[in-house]
Amino acid sequence: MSENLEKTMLTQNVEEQLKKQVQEDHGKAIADCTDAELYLSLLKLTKEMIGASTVNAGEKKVYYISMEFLIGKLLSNNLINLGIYDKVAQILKDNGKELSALEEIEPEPSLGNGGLGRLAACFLDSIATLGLPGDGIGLNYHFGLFKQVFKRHAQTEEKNDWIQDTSWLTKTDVTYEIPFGDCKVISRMYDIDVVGYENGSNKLHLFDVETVDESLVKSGITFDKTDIAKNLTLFLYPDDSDEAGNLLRIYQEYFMCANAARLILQEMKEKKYDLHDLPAHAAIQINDTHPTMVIPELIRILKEEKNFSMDEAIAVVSKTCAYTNHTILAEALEKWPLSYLEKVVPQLIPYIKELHKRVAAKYTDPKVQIIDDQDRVHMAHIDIHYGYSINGVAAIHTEILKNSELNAFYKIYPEKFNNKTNGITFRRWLVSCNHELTAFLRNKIGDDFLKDADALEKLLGFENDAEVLDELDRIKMAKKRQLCAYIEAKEGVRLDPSSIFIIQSKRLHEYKRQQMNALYIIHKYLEIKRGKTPVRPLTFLFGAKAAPAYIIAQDIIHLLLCMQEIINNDPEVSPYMKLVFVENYNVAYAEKMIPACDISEQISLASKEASGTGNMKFMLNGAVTLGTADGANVEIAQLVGPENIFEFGVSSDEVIEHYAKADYVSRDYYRKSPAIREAVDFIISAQLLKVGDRVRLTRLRNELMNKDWFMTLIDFDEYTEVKDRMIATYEDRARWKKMMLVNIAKAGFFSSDRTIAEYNRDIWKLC
Ligand code: 26V
Repeated sequence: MSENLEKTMLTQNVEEQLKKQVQEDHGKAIADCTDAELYLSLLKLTKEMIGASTVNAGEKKVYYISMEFLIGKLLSNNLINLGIYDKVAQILKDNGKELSALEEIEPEPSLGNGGLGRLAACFLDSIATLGLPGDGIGLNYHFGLFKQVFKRHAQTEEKNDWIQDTSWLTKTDVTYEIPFGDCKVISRMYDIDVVGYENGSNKLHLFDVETVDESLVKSGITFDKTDIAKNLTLFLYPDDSDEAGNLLRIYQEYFMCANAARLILQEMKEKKYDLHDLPAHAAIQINDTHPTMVIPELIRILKEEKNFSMDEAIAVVSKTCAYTNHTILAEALEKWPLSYLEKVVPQLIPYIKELHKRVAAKYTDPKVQIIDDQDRVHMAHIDIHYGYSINGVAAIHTEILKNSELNAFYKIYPEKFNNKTNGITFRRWLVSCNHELTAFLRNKIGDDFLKDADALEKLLGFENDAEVLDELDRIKMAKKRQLCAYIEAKEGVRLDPSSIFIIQSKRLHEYKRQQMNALYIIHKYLEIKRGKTPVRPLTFLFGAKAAPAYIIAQDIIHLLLCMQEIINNDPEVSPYMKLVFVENYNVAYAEKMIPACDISEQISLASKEASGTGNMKFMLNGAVTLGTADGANVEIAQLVGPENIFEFGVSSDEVIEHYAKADYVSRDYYRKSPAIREAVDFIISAQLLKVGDRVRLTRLRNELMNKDWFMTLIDFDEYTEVKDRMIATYEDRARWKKMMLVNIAKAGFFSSDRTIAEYNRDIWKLC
């Protein structure tokens, strides 16, 4: 039977199968079940259907190793990819139920911090959709990224569990013994099926240890980090750093790499491949430096257990591993003290030293050494010397790597460097989160764009079609109304859907400059107080989590929450502007906010945001970007043209030069600009101090005036000017709708299907 025919039969029987499943699980009919009961049955049925789909196979397979897979909820996406979403929605409707209500019940697996983890999830979707053999390998954290709870205008963190008795995880019988310096643990592999859009499936392998003790977590997210077996996979690491935390992070990384190496070699053995041919059968993509230890671990196993010579082992592994760089921020590039590695993974030390020795014998430049003069091991340097590909994640980012950050390496290995501009899966970020827009597009330009994202350009043919433009506007309004209802229920704030929705949602970091947006909001607030009211009300929305130990980021959240209280409760101001910092921004929240956005804030300091992927999601859903020439914003601008984006700010070259000369003095900008002075001083005004915390607010103002490492003030005046112009342009309704259309039509380039096709063409070469 052909694969397609089989699939059709499978989906035709959905109703019968669902009825049967529900009967079996709960002993009643669909109409008599609770939403929770239906969710469970649908989960089981979906798992079974994916299990019955073809597993993508071939001579060569990619292993995408990542500490983070921010997969988000899976039910709707799996139904879409199986091609039965509409059918299931209809069956439920016929029984008086709503699929959207079931979606709310599913717990979100928050197994990532932000863009890096979400990218890995989009990639898995695209690898499966393109029919490529490729599995993800990561960790099965019991608690994902913390749940953010606001108390007294500040972020607090709570544990965030997601694993239920019945979940997307399937327990396998794959287990390994993983040795550390001071103990050993037994791992177990859990799988989550990844089904492609109308295609076969792959797996996400998540490793765990059975000795994890969830009761270690007492209040918030603090726990005893010393007993490794009890807490190895307890938590996703939220970016912060005390010594015990750093050690635990190394245990986690090695645990992942050791399991990955064993799994890959086991699969080679099962397929009866000669391990000398490993590069012909496996490509290992190292997602940031976190999985770097897979390199020395594979070399160690080949040498100690498979009779390879050191030269042979190094040669084979170097032709198998490829590295993706996701940041140029020095503090985010891993450099582990050798003493930490000696404690956690003594078995790797001779190999790391050997890899270092070989580099040191060839190159004298201290910038390219693996172990530096302070005995720190530079993980990225291992990847670059002993991998066959290094890629950045947007054109400008790759250029910065080649020309400045990694220039010393580029001179040695120019052929290893390549760019792979990030992408997003349209199944989640269009089809699933914006049914209205998807239906309209299908109707207007046909279904092609679902498999060939470039076909979205057909929409350009309607650039001057008033009916199409009005419909896009109506859809935007519908999504804004839906978000208003959700925010009113969740956050208790009533918003006006006919106001302009200005959204900045992403991790909180100074380089992303939420503080610049905050200064603009203060500036607007004061303007309104002086009687200068905007033509149309403005709604400012934020969603962001800050690393618990990142004090300035916490202070920025505090400032915004205080401003929210002041603005929303001021009867003189609130008719003209509102501010909501939504609590616990996650994938599910993003899916609701992004389709409702008019102005997408992508305002990082040029050179600092490697790519950004939120920028692509907003664009695809018809938002217009307000952005700096950073990351993928640069490519968005090239695609839509300068008339369909609002750009501002100093260039990445200027920023890099300021850092090189150390000549940026924020106080000079404070002195020169009355607008800056007024907004910055307001942070410690009597009004703010009445609501907020003096220590936090003073610290934040001092930071901006005396340090401002990410140059907020350098761009503030131009940001204000361009943002005001953008808000005014919104009133030219015809022009704005056209901008929406062009942004949607040009978003095809940012499909992760394109990105993955490029990874395959240039790096993995699977088929
Ligand atoms: C990590 C850390 C850890 C320690 C303190 C500061 C800090 C700051 C940033 C990071 C992020 C490191 C890697 C990362 O998540 N990069 C993001 O990757 C996305 C996918 O390629 C990309 O779109 C984002 O621009 C990039 O920031």
